[in-house]
Amino acid sequence: MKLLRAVCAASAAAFAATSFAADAVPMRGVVEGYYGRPWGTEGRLSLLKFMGEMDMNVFIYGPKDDPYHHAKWREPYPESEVSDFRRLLACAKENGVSLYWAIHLGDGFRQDSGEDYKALFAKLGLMYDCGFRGFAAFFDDFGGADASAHAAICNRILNDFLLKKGDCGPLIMCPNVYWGTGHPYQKALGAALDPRVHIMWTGRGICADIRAEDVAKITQDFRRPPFIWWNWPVNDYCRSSLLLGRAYGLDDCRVAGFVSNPMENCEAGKIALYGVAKWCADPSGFNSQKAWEESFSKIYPDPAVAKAMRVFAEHNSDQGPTVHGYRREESVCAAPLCAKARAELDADGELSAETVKAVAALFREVYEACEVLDRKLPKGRYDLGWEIEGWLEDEKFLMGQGVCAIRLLKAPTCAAAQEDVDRMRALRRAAAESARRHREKFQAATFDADRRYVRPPVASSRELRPLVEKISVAALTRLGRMKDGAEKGSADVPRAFSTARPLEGLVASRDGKYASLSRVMEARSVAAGETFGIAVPKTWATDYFHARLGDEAVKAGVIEVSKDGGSWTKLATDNRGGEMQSRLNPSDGWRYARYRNVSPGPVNVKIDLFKFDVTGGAEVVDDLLSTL
Ligand code: LOG
Repeated sequence: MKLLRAVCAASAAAFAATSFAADAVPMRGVVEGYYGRPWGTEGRLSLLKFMGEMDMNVFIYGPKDDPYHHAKWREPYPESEVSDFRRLLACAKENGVSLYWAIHLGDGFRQDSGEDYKALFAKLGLMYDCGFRGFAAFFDDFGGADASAHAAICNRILNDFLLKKGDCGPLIMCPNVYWGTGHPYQKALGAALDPRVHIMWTGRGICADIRAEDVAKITQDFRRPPFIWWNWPVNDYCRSSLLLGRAYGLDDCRVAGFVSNPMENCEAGKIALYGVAKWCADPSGFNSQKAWEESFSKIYPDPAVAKAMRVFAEHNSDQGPTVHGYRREESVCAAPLCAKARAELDADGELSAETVKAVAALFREVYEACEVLDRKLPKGRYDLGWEIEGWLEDEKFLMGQGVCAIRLLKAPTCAAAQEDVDRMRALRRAAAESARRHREKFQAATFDADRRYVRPPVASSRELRPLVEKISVAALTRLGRMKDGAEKGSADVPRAFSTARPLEGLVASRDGKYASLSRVMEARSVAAGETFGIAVPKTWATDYFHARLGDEAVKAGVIEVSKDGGSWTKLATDNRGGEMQSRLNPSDGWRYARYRNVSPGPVNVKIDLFKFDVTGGAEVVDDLLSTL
């Protein structure tokens, strides 16, 4: 902790030398607007100081799982949280940042109710008394896209609260349809909302690049330039990944404001925020690669840490496949080597001496970078080392496995081979144990509502991990110890399917005994008769089905199961509290489960949970290793 603070102090001088052009983007900064583990006061203080150094001037507080922001918005914060806010407000002031407090009203607000308005103004009044002078109203991630209601609420907040107080910043609102262009809701909102209110917008998609042509279109719909809520590097929809890459995909365009929604890993998010700050300072002259390269020495003044983070970040930046389909480059400098190694393995199951040397050097470089970080970074509760320790460990195990696999591929004798097999096995066991510790640690540090969504860390999923797996399979195959048909195991993964267009791109994955659809946090419309679901491989048995899709979805639909994906049987589910579940008999062989909207109209569905409990099967390499 102390070391990191000292490191931060030493970096102040470096930051002072950085100069920025004046206000290209008038309001710029951060929205703490993700689902999941809150940064806590220490994290926020650290970020506010960083923002001051980077000339960022807005911080919008709106963590999705903070009950007093959303479900309990009518209730006052407990006293301890009020005093934490006071500390934040003082620090924000010192650093030239306006600290906004956001309320997430959703569909529970009754427009025609004097009581609801009274409660709203009372809560805003309490936050004002606490010291806030910036306010935001969020309407995202609910089914009801009622533009006139949302405009009316915001117009009243403006006229009956902010203007009466007279000393508050402009109102910022996040609409219900906050992505894409040309939607009737967006046009109606643009027309009805007071022109002084800023409207947030995430781009063409929920997670998307910000393109000038789209900004021009939404500016027309909203009748004002949008206030960008950039969903990068947020990782609440891909919590196994760290997004440490460069900020790119931002056009030079006119916006009212720009805030980044960062990762729950607060300190690790600074690499991305450095790039965002640079873009905000000069959108036309922004050099993404340069900003990323220089961020390391600016954020981590210890040159050994900066160098190691540069290596680690290079290989940890992609989200992997998700329902949003938003991807980032990863392992760019190693990609040609990885492609060469893959091609050699595909050709004859071997690696050339030259490739072995280069790949081993790559694995070693990444391993050593993690060693440096593990040794040098303090691991107190709000430190970078605490946040990323799970990924550092996972990366070290992966690189260790890679080195063993290369040796195994070249093992001269069976005895030598056995030694490497044993090592690989031990590394995989240790990785699983480390993932378990990570999960417990993060579960203990998050909101009640979020605990079940914590995921294990997965390092380097785009290039390095698939390469390690491929070398492992090749090496084990060479030993001739494969189980019958295990090679087909590469297709041994669950699959998602959907006939509902808004749910195209759904992803399924296996985590221990669960095969699940990925979580979809915002409401998606499923038309009458449409379906979506999950399929698991033949080699797996299912013994439980469980979905949590919300009350509306439970009323409108049914769960159906199938053995072959062709003929379907309605599952008698126990339905309670928005959930649908049923025990399954493994010998029945149900491998498909789908939700079907059997109501006459469309239904809004959020996929909080959709899973089979499964037995059998395993990851390819585990499967192979178990044969040895
Ligand atoms: C949420 C946001 C979440 C993000 C990425 C907005 C306006 N709302 O799908 O809280 O962090 O996407 O998962 C969102 O982006 N919903």
